[in-house]
Amino acid sequence: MSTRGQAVVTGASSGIGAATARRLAAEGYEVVCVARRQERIEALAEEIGGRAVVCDVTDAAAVQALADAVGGPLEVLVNNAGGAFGASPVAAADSDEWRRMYDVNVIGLMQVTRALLPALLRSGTGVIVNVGSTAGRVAYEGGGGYTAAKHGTKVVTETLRLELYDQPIRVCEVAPGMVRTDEFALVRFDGDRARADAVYAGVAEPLVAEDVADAIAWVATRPPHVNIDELVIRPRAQAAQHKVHRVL
Ligand code: 8X3
Repeated sequence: MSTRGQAVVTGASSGIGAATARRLAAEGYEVVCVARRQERIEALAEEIGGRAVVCDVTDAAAVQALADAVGGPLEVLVNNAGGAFGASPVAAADSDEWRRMYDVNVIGLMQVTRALLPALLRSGTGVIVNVGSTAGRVAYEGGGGYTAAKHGTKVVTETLRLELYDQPIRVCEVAPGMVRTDEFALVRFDGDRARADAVYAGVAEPLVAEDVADAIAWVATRPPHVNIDELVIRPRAQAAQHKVHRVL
């Protein structure tokens, strides 16, 4: 039985999203697990006593159906759906990959937020947590399409906070660095396991999804007058984007 009200988590089929759904359920929220992969989110929803809504955040009609299914009021929205596709230098960039990254990391986030804003405002204590990235703070070689999109996530978060400054709603960004999840690097490198594993090679303890879920839950459960604008979280071994302690 939920004591804290509803929470929506997008990209809940794996990684940070799934861990966040579990963690928010443990905190007492009734969690709506949102993703494209029906079987995964249905199993997760059953496990945590929540609900599953199949939705591709880049599809405006599906997002509207999500808002209808959520109804309201809504206490927490975690915009986690996102990802990196490819790591080519600008000189060899694939336009479709860049479009897909902007579509999911920026347009998708905007569409879900726009659709669920009325329900969040209705709760009187709503909080939006956007999952950004340290890639939204720096540039790195081969990262142009992803870093541009994640800078977009950051800036949309800031814009929203300005636009909603007189409303009872908090707008936050949690920006992780190196997190070892089942899919992030594998998706980025199109299933190339060796390239995906190389990202974490020699790093004793990259962050795991539960570390980020912990940060998201902390941000979301601060008192309603406390807005954590942004929270950058990295493993101890990553002092900066390019400064990673590896023992090879
Ligand atoms: C993931 C962080 O370093 O792969 O959002 O860009 S990084």
